[in-house]
Amino acid sequence: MEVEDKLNRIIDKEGAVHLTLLDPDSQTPQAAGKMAHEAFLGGTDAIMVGGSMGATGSTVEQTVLAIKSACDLPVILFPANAAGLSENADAVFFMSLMNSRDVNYITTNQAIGAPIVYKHGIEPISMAYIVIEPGGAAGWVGDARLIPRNKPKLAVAYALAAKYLGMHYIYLEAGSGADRPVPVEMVAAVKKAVGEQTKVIVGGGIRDGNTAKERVKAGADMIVTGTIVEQVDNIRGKIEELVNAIKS
Ligand code: 1GP
Repeated sequence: MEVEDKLNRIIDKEGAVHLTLLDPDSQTPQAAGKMAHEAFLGGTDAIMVGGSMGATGSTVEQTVLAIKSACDLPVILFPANAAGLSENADAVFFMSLMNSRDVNYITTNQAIGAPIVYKHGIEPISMAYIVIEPGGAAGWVGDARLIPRNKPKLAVAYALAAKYLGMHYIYLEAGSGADRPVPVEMVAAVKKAVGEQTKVIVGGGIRDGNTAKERVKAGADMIVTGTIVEQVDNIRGKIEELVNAIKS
């Protein structure tokens, strides 16, 4: 529970957590290490490693190792399937794509991956993954029945189901690079329903401090940004903007 406890303590103390997502398929491991170091200097709380396609095997392994030698932050795997696991990561978001039509993304990959997580002592952090319109590659790969943006009740229903199944974190995902992030009304409705104990993560299409802040004000406990880090020259400055906006 080390990484999960750490994240929860940051939420208690600072109001919210910022997570930087690096896709091992988007750059070399060395470049990922440098980006993680810059994000660390900017004040991000942990690095997530994963991606919908191509983030498997040695690509993930080398990226995790490069990040770990570049900074002291926890590295949390964010795998699309069991092939996205790496024994050197500190933790894994052990997740089920709640609104998938495909059993592979609900329980089969979890069954394939669980013995690997067990064998290597990777900390599993129980998480429900709920994909909202537009959904991006995550929605397509995971065959998600996308939650319409104007139907917060449907997101609430899945979030409550996840809570009652014992999941600790709920991730509302609009898809990497989404042109519209998860609506604040949906974040607020989900947080109100699941309560303090169950943490709400929001990601997809968040590119600036204000957009992140609005979602934290609505009830998000953690904000994930990925694409923007790949697009800006000043990674440290961009992360500082996001972190300063969401921390109380
Ligand atoms: C994707 O929610 C994450 O899984 C991050 O999205 O790349 O749009 O920041 P972005």
